[in-house]
Amino acid sequence: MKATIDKDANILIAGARGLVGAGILRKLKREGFSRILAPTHAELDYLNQSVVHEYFSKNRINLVFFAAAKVGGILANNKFQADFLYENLMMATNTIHAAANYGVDKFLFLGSSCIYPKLAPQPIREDSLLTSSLEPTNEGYAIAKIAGLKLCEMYQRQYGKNFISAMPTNLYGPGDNFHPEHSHVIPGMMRRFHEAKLNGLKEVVVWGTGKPMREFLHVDDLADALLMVLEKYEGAETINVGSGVDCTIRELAEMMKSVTGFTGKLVFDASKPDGTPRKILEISKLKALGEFSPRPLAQGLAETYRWALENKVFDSAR
Ligand code: GFB
Repeated sequence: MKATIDKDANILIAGARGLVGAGILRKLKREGFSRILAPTHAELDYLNQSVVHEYFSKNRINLVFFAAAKVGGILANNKFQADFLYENLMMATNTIHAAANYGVDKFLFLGSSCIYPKLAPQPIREDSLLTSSLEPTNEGYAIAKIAGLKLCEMYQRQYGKNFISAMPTNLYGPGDNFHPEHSHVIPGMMRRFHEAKLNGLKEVVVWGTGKPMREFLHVDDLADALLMVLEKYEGAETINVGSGVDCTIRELAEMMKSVTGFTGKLVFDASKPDGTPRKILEISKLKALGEFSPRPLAQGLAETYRWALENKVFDSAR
C-alpha cells in the first residue's frame, strides 16, 4: 500500500523507542518518509507541559503518531494503577493540547482494547465504549486512554481539528518488553518457556486458568494498519485495529511450546489474575479503509522468538 501522505511532511513519533513507536518508525522509513522526529525520553519528556509546548513551538510538526505510554501486563497495571493513570493522562493531554496550539495537521492517538468494558459483547464494537464497568486490573490505564481519545474527539467537534484515535488489540513483536513480571503475556511466556527449556525443567507455570481468550497483532502489521488509518480515517469515533482472530491462553501456551522447543508440562497458576475473559475487536471500520492481512500468530511468534535470540533479550532481565 503506497501512502498518499506528503513524503517530506514533518512527522513526530511520540514513543519511538517503545514496541509500537519503533514499529511505526520502521514502517515510515520503509515507505520513504524523510522528515521523522523521534525524540528520546531525555530529549522530550511528555510529562512536562512546558517542555512539550516548547518542542512543538520549535518544530513545525505536520503529523503526530502518539505511541508514548506507560504500559505493562496485567500484574504491572494492577500494581501501579496511580502511575498508569497519572502518567498516561499527563502525556496525552500535554501532547494533544500542544498539537492543537501549534497547528498540527493530523494527530493519531493510540490506546488499547482494555478501554472497553470488561464484559462488552464480543467482538467488541467501538460504540460499546463507556457502556459498562472496566476490567479492574487496568482501570487506571484505561481511564487515561479513554480521556485521550475523548479529547481528540472533542478537539475535532469543537475546533475542527483532524485529531483521530485508534485502539489496537494486544500487541507483540520485536522491541517488546520481556521483563519476567511486568511484561505482557507473549514476551513473559516466551522468556519463561525459553528459560525452562535451557534449564531442562519438567514443567512451566502459566498465569491464570488458561481459559481467557486474547487476540494478538504483530506490531509490524499494526504499523501497516496505522499508516492506512492516518491517511484515510477522518471519523471522530475511535477505530479498532485487530487481527480478527483470538485464542485461549492455553492454546497460546501450546503454540509457545512448539515455538521455543520446550517439551515439559504446563502448570496453570490460578492464583494469578485472568483479567478480562475475552477482548476480540470488531474491525469492520478498519476493513472498510482498505486491504489489511496480518500474519498468522504462529508465524509472528516464531519471528519474534528468532529476533529475541538474535538480540540476546533473555540474557538480561529487562
Ligand atoms: O498480556 P496480559 O498481561 O494482559 O495477560 P491483558 C493476558 C492473559 O495472559 C491474562 C495470562 O489472563 C494472564 O493471566 N498470562 C499467562 C500471562 N501467563 C502470563 C505471563 O507470563 N505474563 C502475563 N503478563 N500474562 C493488558 C492490560 O491486559 O492488555 C494493558 O493490562 C493493555 O493495560 C494490554 O491493555 C493490551 O490482555 O490481560
